[in-house]
Amino acid sequence: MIVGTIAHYLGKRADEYHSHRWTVYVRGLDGEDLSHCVESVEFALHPSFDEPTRVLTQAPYEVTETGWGEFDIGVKITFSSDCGEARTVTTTTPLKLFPSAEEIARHGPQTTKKPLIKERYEEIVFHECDGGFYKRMKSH
Ligand code: SLL
Repeated sequence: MIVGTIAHYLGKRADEYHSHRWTVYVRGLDGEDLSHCVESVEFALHPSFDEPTRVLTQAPYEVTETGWGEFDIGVKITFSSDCGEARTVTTTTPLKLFPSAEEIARHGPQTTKKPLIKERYEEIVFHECDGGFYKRMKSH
């Protein structure tokens, strides 16, 4: 699955506390539907946000916010109850809002039209799936 963030600079619509609109997401590779094996995804935002713990029990597993600062977002994925031993995977994903000096040198300054994407592939291997879970995974 893919875990990442996408951020848009708000340009003229920006104010001191809301310079960017961003989304943190967990999704399947190539848009694959995860809902048959994921029970919930919990995102832990920075405590400066209202209700920083956000729980999604159905796709799309994502949260969109506006803000001004970068921080590490906690991500806890809980799999369906029949998926065996490791029912949860906990990780973090860095929210990236601002291009680095090198990125600016290469692509020019940040604009409202070029979103910043930072994502990575996370491989999840199930060892002890019972029959039902395995069949659901295969049939999708
Ligand atoms: C920093 N360590 O100082 C980070 C903290 C926190 C960002 C960044 C809140 C926006 C809102 C927000 O963007 N917090 O409350 O609407 O850079």
